[in-house]
Amino acid sequence: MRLQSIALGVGLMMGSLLAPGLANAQTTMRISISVAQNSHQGVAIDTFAKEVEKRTNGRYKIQTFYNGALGGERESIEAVQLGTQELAFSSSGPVPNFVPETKILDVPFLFRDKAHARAVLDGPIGDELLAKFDAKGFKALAWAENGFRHMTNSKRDVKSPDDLKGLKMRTMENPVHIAAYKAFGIITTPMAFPEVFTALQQGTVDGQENPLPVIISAKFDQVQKHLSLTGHVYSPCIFVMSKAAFDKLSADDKKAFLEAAKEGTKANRARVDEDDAKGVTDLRAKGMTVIDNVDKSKFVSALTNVNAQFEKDFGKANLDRIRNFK
Ligand code: EAX
Repeated sequence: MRLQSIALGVGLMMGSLLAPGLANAQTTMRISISVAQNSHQGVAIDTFAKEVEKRTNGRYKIQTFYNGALGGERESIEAVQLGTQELAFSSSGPVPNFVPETKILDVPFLFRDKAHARAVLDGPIGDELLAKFDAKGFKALAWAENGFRHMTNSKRDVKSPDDLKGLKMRTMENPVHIAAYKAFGIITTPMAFPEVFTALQQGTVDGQENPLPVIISAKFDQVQKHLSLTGHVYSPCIFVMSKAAFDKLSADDKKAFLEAAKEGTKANRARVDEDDAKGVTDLRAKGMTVIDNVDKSKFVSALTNVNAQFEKDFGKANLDRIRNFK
């Protein structure tokens, strides 16, 4: 009896000691990227991690993983959907496999420039697309970016689509890209990003396409000689979170995560601008031949048929809404 009440007393004491401890407990979550830390994506997730910790007074800690350490982009999005990984930052590449409505953003020559793309993503169209993730087990926190994609290869200078005929190029696992690049005459080889450097080095593929920030951070200049500033498609990125993990947050913490992602996007875009500004000079200095006077109208014409198909698939009105967004 006596022992029992002592045990009870100790139990209660421990409970009251533990309670404030629990309130201060730290929850650790993971976020990953497929490229290096020293990049426009690294700065995005590092800023996000710092801002979440700051805005939640350290109650949430975000562990950051780089270089596909937790898998490629598709795998990381899959893990977030399953809830085995809380967060991922990814290009839009594999996203249509999970949220088909996002496909429209990957249509070539849809955006005039970065300012246009950023305005669309930050406005009602971007918000509507973010909301589409909810039904698929995600909370999409914010759009960010890779930038405009350009082509590199080990064989020849590419000035017009004729130069692409028969080139074997790695593409993202994105159906819109694959359809368009086939129309350019490229032999498309979809592949996860962490495998690309080796594939280029070993000649499994002749080329690849990515924005300057990715080409630089992945050191593709070491395995590719020719760069053409085709700017053929804008490449969005996104912060995605497991919906279950997001729903568990308090209202204030939800706000903190959303704001932290916005800060991540700001840092990300600033770094893309920086890399775009100095990228060509850097890559020339590293030995790449850079074609900076590509005739874009030829690339646009090569897509006439495939664009007709995109208009059928996505609706001309929806494409025009993006094209004409101010
Ligand atoms: O997100 O797979 C790709 O080419 C992406 O652009 C790259 O992983 C950066």
